[in-house]
Formats: sequence, C-alpha cells, structure tokens
Amino acid sequence: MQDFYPSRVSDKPQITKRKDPVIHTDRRLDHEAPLSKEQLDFYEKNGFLQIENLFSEKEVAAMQKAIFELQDSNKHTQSDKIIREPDSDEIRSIFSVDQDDEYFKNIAGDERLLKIVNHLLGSDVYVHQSRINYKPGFSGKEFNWHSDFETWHTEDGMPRMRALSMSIALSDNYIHNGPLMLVPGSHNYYVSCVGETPENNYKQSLQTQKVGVPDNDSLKWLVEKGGGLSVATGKAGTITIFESNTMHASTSNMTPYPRNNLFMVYNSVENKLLEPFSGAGKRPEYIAVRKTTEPLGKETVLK
Ligand code: 6CS
Ligand code: FE
Repeated sequence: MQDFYPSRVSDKPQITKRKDPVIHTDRRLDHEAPLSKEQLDFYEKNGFLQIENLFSEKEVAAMQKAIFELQDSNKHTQSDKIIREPDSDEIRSIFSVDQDDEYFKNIAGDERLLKIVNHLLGSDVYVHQSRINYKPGFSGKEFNWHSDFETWHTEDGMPRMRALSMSIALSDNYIHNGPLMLVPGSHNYYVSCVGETPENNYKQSLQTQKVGVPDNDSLKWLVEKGGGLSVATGKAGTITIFESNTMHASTSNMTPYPRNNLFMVYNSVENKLLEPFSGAGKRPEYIAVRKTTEPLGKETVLK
C-alpha cells in the first residue's frame, strides 16, 4: 500500500497538503445533513466544531456519575488500559471503555452522534479508539502538540484522513483547567515529523508524547496560517468534534477542578487499519481496534 502521509522517516520536517476531503459526503447533499450549512462550513474550514445541548442534563449527569464510578473502582487496578499521570498514581486515561462497558457502548452507538459522524465521514463507521481523559485537579499533566492522524497512520496503519474524534465534556472545561487547544485550519496540512518510532512507543507516549510531535517552526507556520489558536471550553455536556489531522494540545491542570472528557474516535469502515507505516509492531487492540469493525448504528440507543 502506498504511503500517502509519510512521517518519522526523514531528519527534516516537511509540511504537505492534505490529500483527502474534510467532509466526505458531497457538499451538494448538505440538506441531508444533521448539521446546518454554517456548522458544516465551520468544520470544513477550521477542522473542529462544538455542539451544545445534544444530550439532556439528565444524560450528562448520568455520564458524569458513570465516569466517576469507573475512576473510583479502578483506583488500585493494574491494567494496561489504565494510564496513570507521569508523576502520580492518579488516573490519566482509561482506554477501550466502549468495549468493556455496556453503558459506554450505548453512548458510542447513540443515534444522534452517529448521524453526524456518518455524514461527515460519508460512510458507515466503527469506533477506532475510545477513552476517558480525566486530567485531575493539581496533578493532571499536559498533552503535547500532535495530530492524532499522524500517530494513527504511522503507528496503527490508518491509511487516509477519514476519521474524527468526538469529545464529550464531562466536567466544565474552563480556560484555566487545561482545555483542548486547537489550531484552526491545521487539518489541511500534514506535518511529517522527525524521529524514529521506538518499539512499544505507546507505553511512553500515552503519558508524555515525545515522537510524532511537530517541530516548533512547523507549528508556528500552522498557527500563523490559521490566524491563531482556538480553545474548546464549554460546560459539561458540550461536544467537540475534531478532524483526525487537526493539530491540538492541552496544558496541565494546576487548578483544583478536574477536566474530564469522554472521547470516541470514529473511523470510516472504508478506512480500516493496515500494517503500521512505521514498520514497528502493531499497537494493542485497546488502543487501535482491528477486530470489531462492524458498522455501528443499527442496534443501540442511549437509555
Ligand atoms: O496515541 C494515541 O492514539 C492517542 N494519543 C494521543 C496523545 N492522542 C490521540 C490518541 O488518543
Ligand atoms: Fe490527541
């Protein structure tokens, strides 16, 4: 398979243009979309979109309770799926929640979400990765700048840019508790990063990412090109959709207020994983799904 987006192969960074559509359904079919033309335009131009009030207050409260219970019951659990903060024992992320828990499986398969994702990706979809990022108060550390696609392509063999993340805020995301920062327009460019992929890189990168991070000049170029940075703040329940290649990061959380978000990554069934383009071994199923890729959406409804 041809590598359309090589990265971590040269000692010089390179910026190339995106080779895939951003919205994979023909724009002439905008009238069929569950989003307005303004929302579609915004997503296409900026590489992200925020939606409020898709879930009811009751649903959001139930999700908050569910992620709290999961955190509490796993305080002392030893599992590869549970990532701890680099300097403390606090839980940073729990992976694969849609596979391990019926409740989160139903959220991932929620009709309202799927209608949006099916339209943006122009096909049936499955969950490529799911996780809760807790970013606890005081100890929650940053996520370095990266394009998710760069990692999923290089380390997981995702061939094309036909995936997106849905982040559901499950605590209020303020300007000061380490919210997601995004570079508007960055999804239209691909930064080939410098540095080889070490074997089992994920063991390091899920705590502190070091490879697959853009160089400073490329990041500056993207920020200037897009006219600055956006910050995805919002009250609990706010959804942030961001395209697989949108450059993003978040700072550490020095406040007493945790920043909890549930993430589901949806991938097109026409874009299933191949061999990792890095040539290194495959990452585990709980980070990069290969087995359960049946189209979502026929059976589940959020209770
Ligand atoms: O390596 C990954 O797949 C994950 N790591 C980060 C920092 N973001 C995207 C993805 O969840
Ligand atoms: Fe990310």
